[in-house]
Amino acid sequence: KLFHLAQVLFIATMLVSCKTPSPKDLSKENLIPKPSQLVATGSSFDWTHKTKIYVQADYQESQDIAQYLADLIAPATGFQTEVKAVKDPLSKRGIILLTSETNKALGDEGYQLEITEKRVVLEAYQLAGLFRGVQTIRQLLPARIESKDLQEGPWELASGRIEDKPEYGYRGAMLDVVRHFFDVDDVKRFIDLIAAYKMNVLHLHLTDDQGWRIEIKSWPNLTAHGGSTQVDGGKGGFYTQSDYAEIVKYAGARYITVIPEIDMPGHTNAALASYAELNADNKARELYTGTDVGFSTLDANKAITYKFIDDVIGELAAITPGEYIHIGGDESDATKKNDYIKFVNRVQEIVNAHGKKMMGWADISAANLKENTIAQFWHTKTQTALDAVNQNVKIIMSPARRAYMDIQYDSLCPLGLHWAGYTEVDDAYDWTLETNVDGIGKESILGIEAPLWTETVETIDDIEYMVFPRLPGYAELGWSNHPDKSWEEYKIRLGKQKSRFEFMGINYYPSALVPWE
Ligand code: TNX
Repeated sequence: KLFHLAQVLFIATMLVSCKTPSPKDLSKENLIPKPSQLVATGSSFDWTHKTKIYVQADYQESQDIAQYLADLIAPATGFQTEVKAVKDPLSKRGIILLTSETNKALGDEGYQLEITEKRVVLEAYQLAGLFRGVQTIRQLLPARIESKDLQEGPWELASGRIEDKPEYGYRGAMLDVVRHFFDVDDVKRFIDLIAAYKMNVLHLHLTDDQGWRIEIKSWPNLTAHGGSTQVDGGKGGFYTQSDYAEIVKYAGARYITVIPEIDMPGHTNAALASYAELNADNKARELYTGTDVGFSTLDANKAITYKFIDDVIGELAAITPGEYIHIGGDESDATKKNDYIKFVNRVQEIVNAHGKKMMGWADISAANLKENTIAQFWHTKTQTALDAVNQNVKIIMSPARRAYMDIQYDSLCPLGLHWAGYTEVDDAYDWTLETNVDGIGKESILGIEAPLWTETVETIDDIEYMVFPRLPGYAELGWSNHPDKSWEEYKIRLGKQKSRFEFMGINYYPSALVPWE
């Protein structure tokens, strides 16, 4: 009898211990970008169907962020996590999201996360900080949290404390929606992917030789005709102003600023094909579906040119809440140097007159730039960026050889270009913004942007293949500041993102340099 009882007890303990999860260690969690400070305390918080999220009663936006988190975990967990606005969230057990003046030192996007067995307390100074912190909570949950289908729990978060804030205030990605057009849903997917890695800028390249992708009500032929094709002659497309507003809103709910680009005076064939009067010879150009650059230009010496730009920038500024309008300015090989300078100076005035600051590819440093203008460095040659810095203009780092997501990983890569060489996942990560250009130090740099040009990129699957797995590295370069940063350490964390990528349904390039597990 006794022996029997012992046996039953033994089996019972076994069952219980199988259910008892092994202790979680916050310091072993796999976070990208790597947080500034982290202390593990060796236990865990268990998110169950009973867990609620508490926010401050007076902030609608923090309720929206809490609801975003609840929605994010719903498909995999099956939980309908309730969001409750209460007077004193800190008096509750569960997940607590709050902003407070006392967290000022965390800056606009920093956050602090305190996880115990009873509570997950996410605090920030600003709402953007809460949103970034939610992405950390997301990565602390098991990778299968990303699944669209119901998964088995438990849903534990390792306990401890994280204090985290970004090194750079500008961490972006660009999507070229001209060379191939991508619809609103594709852009939303792109936004979700960059948001997961705490990026905060989406630069949309909206116009180029091959197409005009944004409705301008006062110049309707830009989209009616200029938007009707793309590289290799597909049907192209464009965003109505309400589509654009929807993108801006979707990005805004993820604390991502949209920076729209109207590329000029070069890269303007679609406009020149749509309106004869924009051409020096008053003859409309043919639509263009090739991939050459540097052959088109607006006429810097015609009054109608500036009327056109004033209308375009005016309409765009009115639907763009962000402070910047990007005016391109790259590769204007068909524009005479003096005309180019005159043109950029004029356009800078127009952008400012509509209440926005100007951003442009660093080529614009040939003109007289205002100090609140931003130059985006992309070239393999560095002089343009140095000329900008000499005018006290701040720089966004997008060096083609490191940060262009359309550049092939290697010579076998089925997509992409290789004019800037090849950019394997280690090349994409193993550099720093501050040491990239001799003479351009941290004080001149606002941050990083990784552009995706789409001459060879046609579908959302193609986008994902070129963007992943390079993008998490760019996000980390902009966010984290670790003196001991190294590719050897990073690649382990990246390799552990594999199952997360897979549950997120990301079509990533499985680089042989990364120890995928
Ligand atoms: C250069 S980068 C361009 C784009 C091309 C890209 C292809 C820049 C400012 N201009 O027009 O799409 O190379 O990598």
